[in-house]
Order: sequence, then structure tokens, then C-alpha cells
Amino acid sequence: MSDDSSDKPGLSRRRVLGGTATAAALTGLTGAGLGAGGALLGGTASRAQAATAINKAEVKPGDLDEYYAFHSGGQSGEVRVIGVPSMREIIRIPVFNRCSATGWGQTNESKRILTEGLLPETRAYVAKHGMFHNGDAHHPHMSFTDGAYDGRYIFINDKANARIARIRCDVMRADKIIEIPNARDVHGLRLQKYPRTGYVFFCTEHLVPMPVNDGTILDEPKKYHCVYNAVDGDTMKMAWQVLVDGNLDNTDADYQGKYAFASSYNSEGGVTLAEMTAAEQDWGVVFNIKRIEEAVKKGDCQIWNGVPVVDGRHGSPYTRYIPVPNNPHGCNTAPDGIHVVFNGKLSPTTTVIDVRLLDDLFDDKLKPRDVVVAEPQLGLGPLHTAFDGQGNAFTTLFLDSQIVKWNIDLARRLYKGEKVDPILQKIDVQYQPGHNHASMSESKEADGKWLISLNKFSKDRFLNVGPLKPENDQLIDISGEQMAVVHDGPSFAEPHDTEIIHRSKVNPKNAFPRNDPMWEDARRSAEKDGVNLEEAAKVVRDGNKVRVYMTAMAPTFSLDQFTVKQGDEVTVVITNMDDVDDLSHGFILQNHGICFEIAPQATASVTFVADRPGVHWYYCTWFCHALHMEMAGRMLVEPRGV
Ligand code: CUK
Ligand code: CUA
Ligand code: CA
Repeated sequence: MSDDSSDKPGLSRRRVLGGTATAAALTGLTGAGLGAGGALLGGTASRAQAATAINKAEVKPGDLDEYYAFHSGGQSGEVRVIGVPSMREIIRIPVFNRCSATGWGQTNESKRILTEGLLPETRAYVAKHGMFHNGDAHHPHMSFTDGAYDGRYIFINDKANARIARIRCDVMRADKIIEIPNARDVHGLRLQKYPRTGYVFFCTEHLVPMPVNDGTILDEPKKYHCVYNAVDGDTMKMAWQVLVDGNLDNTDADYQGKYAFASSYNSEGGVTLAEMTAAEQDWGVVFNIKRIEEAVKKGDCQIWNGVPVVDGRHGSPYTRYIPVPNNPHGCNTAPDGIHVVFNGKLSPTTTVIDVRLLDDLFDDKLKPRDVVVAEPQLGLGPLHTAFDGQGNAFTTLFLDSQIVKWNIDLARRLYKGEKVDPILQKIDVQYQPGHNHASMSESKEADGKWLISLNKFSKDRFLNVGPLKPENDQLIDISGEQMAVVHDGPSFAEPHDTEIIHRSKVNPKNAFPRNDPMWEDARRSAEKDGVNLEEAAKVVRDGNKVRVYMTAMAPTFSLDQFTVKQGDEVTVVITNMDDVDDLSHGFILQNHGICFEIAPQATASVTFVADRPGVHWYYCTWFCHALHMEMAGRMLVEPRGV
């Protein structure tokens, strides 16, 4: 234990928790160490072992990583693609944010995606007050076919504005974003694994008046609710919702296509920290997919804002509530297809259920606690669990700043009364881990090679950059008996979750297909104007609306000037006719706040009002040619009345 512990983030967290958490949850909290100050090697891993592991993690210049990791960007609203094991950030995919480089949030194509799925009242709100340019992206997950990652899509939630986005993995761009009715946020998100995705399952976390939250109910928490949600991942339309008791936090689904699971830390239905931590136990909720689908089909549901809502509160045939101590957080299905782990957070335990017992639970042959097959005591602040596909689990201990490796079978035997210790190793991480994720871990192809621990504090691990520090994403080699930390990776606000997916599963294109649906609107408008996007060099006036069509081909725009009148609404539509790998162009219009990227074979457009008479240069932003600097042109704006 280090001696300067008074300013350790872990201890201040404990103080926060200590204020209201139950006595049971706090037992032993003060005795927990933060991890020996900055030691590279945690637990019992030897130095030699770690050195070999670090060797394995090295990716030489010019070599490719073996895995993609898809990191959520938290409150930055984006998704980041990381190479594993090098931990190099490869690219960012803007989703819920506004991206200065790519023009996401500014181009007409991205604005359509960002607005078309909004609910009518939100659309009216943003029309009046401006677009949302933030999101809180937590849980990126790749679509499945038969329990294996299939490389089609990544789905991710926006906790801030109750949205779900779908990212096409062929071009690594978001193509659908929808807002969820009847809710005010979206938290835990996982996908149907079998037979395929299928459903996108997710939780709403914060209790609100439902179905109408228009001010008629305000400070009456008893009338607030949460719902469990399923969206059809192919159409990105709401399939159904399930009304529950208490709140919902994280979720996962089985490998049989029958059940989905969610944790609840607020079974109390409270609205203050004290209320939400009042009970010794909360619960994990099990959702019976088949029964819910049948209920929707036969109309045993209400329609709230166009969505069938099944009543899954206590006593319904659609859900079962399994008591779980205490304010549980993560909910993780093991790749064995059998076990689901609820992570106790305020309880030092995880609660493991066996999905083979769930049919009997729903037929009332078993009671809720009968499906619990293990409840190992792991350490303080268990938040999330990952798996190696060989029967072992890796749980983050937020308060202890450790990852604990434990064996599921041993935990079951301990639960039955055998004298065994399921804990195989604990390793220090720096510091305070939230999610972790092992390679291929949430699929049936979990391969037990690498684990990323997404630590919430980096503190002294990187050069000091002032009061706001990065997070620390640590890479851990889990291929041997003992875990070893092999890499520290600073990352900006704030990966909550990641997925490590073998590169054989992901096959992005080097250029967009020319007939991509992304610029369907631009193509239609061009056809109406008698313009061929692929050969365009034309200015079309339509009242005070002006459409400027051009192509970009290194090192020229097909128009090196165009003239408009002050006050015109100008739409610039650019098609990148280069089809060489890695040959993006870009378009900046000076002094108009306009910048966007045009990927190989893509079309992109921006609409603005030309309200500044004079000469304004536009230029290419992506270095594309020796004459990139010369890839430019002028917009001439005639003063009004000329
Ligand atoms: S949550 Cu952030 S550490 Cu949104 Cu999955 Cu657990
Ligand atoms: Cu085109 Cu730089
Ligand atoms: Ca609680």
C-alpha cells in the first residue's frame, strides 16, 4: 500500500460510496489497497513471463495487428478503432458527435442520418434550437450469426439522448440512428446472438413518467418507469418494449435465442443515491423472448407512441426477477452458452446463473434463486466480466483496482459446499477498471489471448497534461497461466466498453460503391438538375437556391470557381472520382465554418447561406497529391442588389 493514499482516486470514490452505501457493502472497504504504486507486473506474474508477453504484443513497423478493437468514445460520442495488440488508435468513427475533419454533423448526408430517426418532438426541438452535437456512447457490439461475429454492423447506444446507432463495417460509417420512444436514455446494449442479429437489446436506466413525459407528472417518482427494449437490427425499427419494476442497467443475451438478461441497481425505484442504495439486494431480470413475441402478436400489450409495450412487472409470464446483491452493474453471458454473470458492484460477489434452468424457472418449477449456481466472493467493486473460452472469467474490481481471474466451475463447486478456491490470480491495474473485454470474448469463439482493462483513472501513468487526464486502456496477456499487463494506452473521454474482434471477421472496402445509398438524396437532386455526379462541373440556379456540382480528382476540383449572389442558399455537391486506396479529398470553404471529407468514390454535400460578399477560397483538406496545395478554387459572392 502506498503512503500517499489520501489523494488516490480510489479512496475518494470510496468516500463517495461510503456516504450512503449499506454497511454490508462497505465491510472491508477501507482495508483495500489501490495496487502497489505503478508496478508494471501485477499479482504473481514473473518478470520473465511479462517480458515474453510484451514481446508478443509488439507489432513491428509495417506489420498489421491481429485484432480490431472497437472502443466506445463515451461522452466524445464517437467510436474508435484500435489495433490489438499494438493498441494503436487506427481511426475514429464519428457517430453522435460533430467531427471537424470529416464533416459528420455538417454534411447533408450525415445530417439526414442524424435527424431522420428522431422522434417528432425532438425533431421539432432541434429544428428550433439546433442539432444535438453530443452523445454518450457506451456499448459497441458487432452483429452475430450463429453466436459468432459476422462483420456486418457495430451497434452502439447514446445514453445522453436515448439513441441507437448502427455502423456499417464495410465502410466504417454510421448509416442509421434512431431515437427510442417512451424513454429518456439508453444504457446497456447487447445483441441477439442466435440465430442472428436480429434484435438489438438495450436498457433504459433512468426512471421517467411513461408513456407521456410532458410535465403532467413531475415530482411523483412512484409513477416513473423503465423499459427493456428490442430493435430490429435489419430495419432499425422498434420491435417491442417491456415495462419492468425498478430500473435497468446492463444487458446481455443467451446463445439459444430464448432469453435476454438485464441488471438493475435501482430495484427500489428511487430517485436519490440514498434511495437507490437502500436495499441489500436488487435483481437481475430475465426476459422470455418467445413469450414476449407471442404477447405482441396476440395483442397482450399496450401501444405507446407506436411501440408495443408488454407489461413485464412482477407476476407477469414474460419476466423473472432474480435477487442479486447489491446494486449490480455488468451482465455478461459466458461463451460456454451456459452461464450469465451479474457483477455485484457494492457487493464483493458476482452472481452466476445457469441458462439451462430457465425453462423450469418460467414454468414455475423453480424459484428465482434456484437458478443461481455460483456466487463467488471476488473482491471490491466487481463491475464487468470477460471470458477466455476455457472456463475462466476475468472480473474488474473497481475499488480494488484489480482484475481477478476465476474459474466458473470451481465457483460452482464452492457454491455447492466444496472447499475450493475459484480465484486463480489477481492483478493490479492502473487504476480503477470499469469494463474489460477479452479477445472474441462475447462470442462462442472466445480465444483467450488478450484482455483490455478500461481503467477510469490514469493519474501518474502518463506525462502530466493538466487537470484533465486521459483514461488508461491496459492490455493484458491472458494466454498463459498468469495474466501480465503489457501495455498502457491513454485514451480520451471515455471508453466504457470495447470489443476485440479477429481481423478475419472484418473486411472493409477501400472505396465506397458508387451506388451507395448514403448519397441517394444527392443523386436524386442531380438527376433532377440533369447532372451526372460522376462528370459534374455545373452550377444550377433555382430561385435563390444554388446547387454547385463538382468532382474531385487529384489534384483538381472540376470547378475552379463559381459565382453566387449574397443571400443565396448554396449546396456544394462533390464526388471523389479517385478510386485509389487511401485517396480522400476534402473541402474547406474559408470563413464559412465548412469542412468535409470525400472518401474515394463517395459523394458528399453541404448546404449553407452565402451571406458574405467577396472572394472566398475553397481548398482540399486531405493531402492527396504533390499539387494538393493547388487543389483549390474561388467562390465569388456578388453583393446583394448587383
Ligand atoms: S457501463 Cu461504463 S463502466 Cu455504460 Cu457498460 Cu460499466
Ligand atoms: Cu485533394 Cu488534397
Ligand atoms: Ca439498489
